[in-house]
This record gives sequence, C-alpha cells and structure tokens, in this order.
Amino acid sequence: MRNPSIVFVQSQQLSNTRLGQTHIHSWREQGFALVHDLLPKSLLVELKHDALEHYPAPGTEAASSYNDFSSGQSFVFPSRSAAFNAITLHPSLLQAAADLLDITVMELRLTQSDLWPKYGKPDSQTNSDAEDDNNDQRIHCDYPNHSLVHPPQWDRPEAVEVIVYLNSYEECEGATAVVPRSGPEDPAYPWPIIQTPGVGDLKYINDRRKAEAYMAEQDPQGAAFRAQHLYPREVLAKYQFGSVLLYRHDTWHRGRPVTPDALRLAQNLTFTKAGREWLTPAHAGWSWSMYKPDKFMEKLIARATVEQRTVLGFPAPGHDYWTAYTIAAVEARYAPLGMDMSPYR
Ligand SMILES: O=C(O)CCC(=O)C(=O)O
Ligand SMILES: [Fe+2]
Repeated sequence: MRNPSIVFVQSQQLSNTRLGQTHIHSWREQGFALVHDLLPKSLLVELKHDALEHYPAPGTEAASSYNDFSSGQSFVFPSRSAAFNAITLHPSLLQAAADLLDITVMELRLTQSDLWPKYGKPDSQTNSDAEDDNNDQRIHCDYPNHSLVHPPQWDRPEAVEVIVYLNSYEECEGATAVVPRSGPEDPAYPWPIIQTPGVGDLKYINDRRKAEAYMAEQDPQGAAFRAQHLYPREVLAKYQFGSVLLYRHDTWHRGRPVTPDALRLAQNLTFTKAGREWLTPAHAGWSWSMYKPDKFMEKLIARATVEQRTVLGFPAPGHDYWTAYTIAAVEARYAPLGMDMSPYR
C-alpha cells in the first residue's frame, strides 16, 4: 500500500462532482440512486490494487474463510490503504450524502466504512446449512443492525448508505437488487418495516431460500407479502467499475449471487446526520487506532480538511469544546504532525 498521506492529500485537490437533481430525486422518492461517475477512477484503481493485496485470490483455500459480510472487520476505516481512507472521506462522496439529506457536509457523520470481498461459488457449493450465507440474500432493510430504533417516516431520512463497486456487472454479476418505492401508497413499503428476518422475535437469516421458508412458518402473512410485493419488483443495480449505489436504511434490497470463481469487491459506507446517537458506528471508534506506533490516524486528522475532520466527529470550529485552553492543547498534540489550528481559533 502506498504512502497514506500522499494519496489522502491528493484526493482533496480533485474538483467536486455534485449529484444531479435526477439522482437526488430518485434517492428521496424511490430509495436509491446508482451513479457511475462520482469518484475519480485513479483512486478507485488504487483502492482495488490495495484490496487485491489484502484479500486472497478466488479459488484458493484462504478465500473460503471470507464468505461473510465485512470480513471480520479486517478492512475498515481507518485503514493502511490510503486510497480506502481517501474514498471514505472524498469530498464528492461527502457532498453527495449531504445533498441527499439536504444538510451541509459539516452536519454529516461517518458511522461505517468497510470493504468486503464476495467470492462467487456454484450453487452446489453454497453452504446449504448456513443461514447466514450471503451468496443469495433475502430481501431486507439494513436498519435493524445499524439503528437502535426504527427509521423515521420516509420524508425524514437520517442516513445514506453507500456501496462502491470495484468490478463490473459483466465481470461478476452479483448486482445489488433494490425495490423502487413508488410513493406513499406503495404496498411494498408498509409502515412499520417488520416483515423481515431479524426484526422483533424473528431471527436473522441471510440466505434467501432459508429465510423465506422460515418466514412461511413463523409469519405466513409476512412471507406472502414478500413473495407478492418484494421479489417480483426487485431491479438490478447494474454497476460498472467505480459505480456508487446510494440507498437508505428503509430501502428493500438484497445481495445476489456472484459469478462462480469471480471476486466482487465492494466498499460499504454509511453517513448519518450529526446527533443521531441511535445510529451507532459499525466499527471501533477511530481514536482506538491512534495507539498504532506509526500514528497514521493522527497524521490523517492533521492533514484532513476541516469538513473531513468534522465528519469523523472532531469538534467543528465554533463548537463549545473550543476555548483558548483546548485550542492550545490540541495544537500541542497535533502541531508536530503539521496541523493548522487557525480554523478553530
Ligand atoms: O452485497 C450486496 O450487493 C448487498 C449486501 C447487503 O445488502 C447486506 O449485506 O446488507
Ligand atoms: Fe443490506
């Protein structure tokens, strides 16, 4: 992996690409938008290179231990991959999430960034006993393992979920499927969202066939709803290298099988509105990594923009944390790493 600071700083010099109204409208109304040209290709190429160094090649023995989501949290923010960190905090991505939520970047917080491999396997090799197999997922919403509560009404979204694809659909298949919401009366989007494994006393089952068999037993009405309104209406997010799927905690969707022996690499991120403590971080807090001797996280903070720091939870200029004393103290910590404290004065 390359020198973190170099790539990180370079990414900030790229011009911002803004989402158009069509994408914003699609996310707010239908629950998702697929954008092909949001992030710079050179950075994505670098990220893919780092990911291929990290994860075993498909078909190897080592690959078989990597068949579940988020890969045991082995490739998460903050990472030794500078490209991964740079994509996580890329100004165009932050601006996109802020535009979707109709807030400023300063009001955005990062709660998830991880990169997971999905190894395609023939149907005969999928673990037919494993309810948690992710090869052919059941349709679900993501809120139950991101939120302590339930998403608010549709017009008050609190979070943007992101998948950045590092392959193409032609190469790997495995397109995420989504159910477009067609308005407040859409029968696929009843309230509250409980017709799914993992909610209430229904247990979590990832595998589609097992999940639907379980639903048919436990909640026949829910199973019928899913069969009638969800699966027949799923559409495929046919991604290209570098495409970004923007969706929500209340969007019905699922991961679909990847071509046998192909490896699909995808980075998953979540941005929330600030002050939503019930949308909890998916990983250890960023400061935990500040124990590392090479201080890569401190350097990242020192060199980040004010907006990027704020998205990570660093107090924004004007916050009541800042006094003459705290400014001097934080400067004492970070000035040796090149931090300019003037925005906080
Ligand atoms: O991998 C995908 O395409 C979607 C994965 C997903 O929805 C999930 O694991 O929650
Ligand atoms: Fe999901």
